[in-house]
Amino acid sequence: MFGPPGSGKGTQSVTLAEKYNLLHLSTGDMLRAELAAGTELGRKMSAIMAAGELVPDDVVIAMIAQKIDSTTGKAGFIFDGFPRTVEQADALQVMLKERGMKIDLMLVLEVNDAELTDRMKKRALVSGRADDADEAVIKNRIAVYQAKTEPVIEFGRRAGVSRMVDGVGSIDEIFSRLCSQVETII
Ligand code: B4P
Repeated sequence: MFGPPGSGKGTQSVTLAEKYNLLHLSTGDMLRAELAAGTELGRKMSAIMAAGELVPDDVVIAMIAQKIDSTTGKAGFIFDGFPRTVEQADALQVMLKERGMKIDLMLVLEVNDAELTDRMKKRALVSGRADDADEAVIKNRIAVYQAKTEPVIEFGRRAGVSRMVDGVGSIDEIFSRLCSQVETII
């Protein structure tokens, strides 16, 4: 599941994972869990996340590998917020190849910047997330997405797995757009 910050990746991944018996792997959730548990990793990553920057590639790659290797009984995985750099995408491909797996579909949610900012400011009222509370940080997250993450779409395009999906509308409408794409490959 791919898209800019606040595009609904987390919102939609949870329900898609339930419907298709997939394990939902959100690197953002995993990092926030480290922060909440006050682990050494969490303490190291907290300033980076609060500024809206990306944490180092090796940190997230190790977290994902550990989850893939410890999961059983699922039809597959839904990666939410990963890969976020071309280096992470390269590492993911190697990781999957070594395990006889592949990427079947890359769903790209398209949402304009004004709507993204509006959603994250609304979420700040309930999430307590430092990276949602400050408009300058939101702007930085969108800029980091455009500079470092958007190039990963090309990766999916070359592999023939990317599908652009309109991410504006009600949560249910977007869910059914995403399901129509999933149904084309199962
Ligand atoms: P993430 O947790 O991935 O945060 P996000 O991009 O803000 O979330 P998402 O797009 O999932 O938004 P959501 O569905 O919740 O990352 C946070 C930070 O962690 C990063 O900035 C970075 O520092 C670090 N990080 C994570 N992964 C990394 C990686 N791989 N490499 C390096 N660093 C990494 O939706 C947002 C809001 O919109 C919600 O409030 C939701 O209710 C609302 N919403 C959803 N759909 C809507 C709709 N259709 N209409 C109206 N509102 C909607």
